[in-house]
Amino acid sequence: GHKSCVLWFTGLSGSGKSTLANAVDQILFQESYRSYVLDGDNIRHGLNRDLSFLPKDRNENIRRIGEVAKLFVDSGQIVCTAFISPFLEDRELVRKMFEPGEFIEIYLNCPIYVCEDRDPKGLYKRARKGEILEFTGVSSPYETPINPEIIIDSDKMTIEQSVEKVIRYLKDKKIL
Ligand code: GGZ
Repeated sequence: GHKSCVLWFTGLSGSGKSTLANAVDQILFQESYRSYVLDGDNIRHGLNRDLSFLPKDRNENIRRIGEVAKLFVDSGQIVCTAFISPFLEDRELVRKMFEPGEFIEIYLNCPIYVCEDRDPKGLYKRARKGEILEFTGVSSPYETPINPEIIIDSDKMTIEQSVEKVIRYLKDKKIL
């Protein structure tokens, strides 16, 4: 058995949240833990398809994701969430939905020029041209976490090193 918790990945678009969340999820599966990934693919296109990227809708996006994450934790799973979640207040609101120690904030610290250089979907380029309004890091703020449980310097660490850092934390805290 294991304790259930939320691994809340936060960071800019292109910082590697989804990649790392999925890599951690895969390791947990291999080690027979029950886990699940919530990301843009299964939330923004479904449950939250009515929400935009205006600040008020981002607040609601994160609030709903927090509630869904809570359902997974109540069902005994480890849930990995991969959303920009740019606002401190929203992340603190979600943290308060959980028991102490259950909400693990993982900050993917990556300079914007690295994210922008990767730009796999060409979104930064479009944002710079003014074709996407309110784009995080370009025309909408990202509020850096103040006291995240884990910091991943995703421009300097490999995926393997990053996964290892997360797993080590979970073992140190006796969650695994
Ligand atoms: C930021 C945007 C925007 C704007 C579309 N700002 O790299 P991606 O494409 O795959 O991930 C980004 C995703 C961000 O959705 P989140 O639900 O994580 O955002 S938040 O937590 O702030 O609500 C990006 C794409 O959606 N995208 N427009 N304006 N990212």
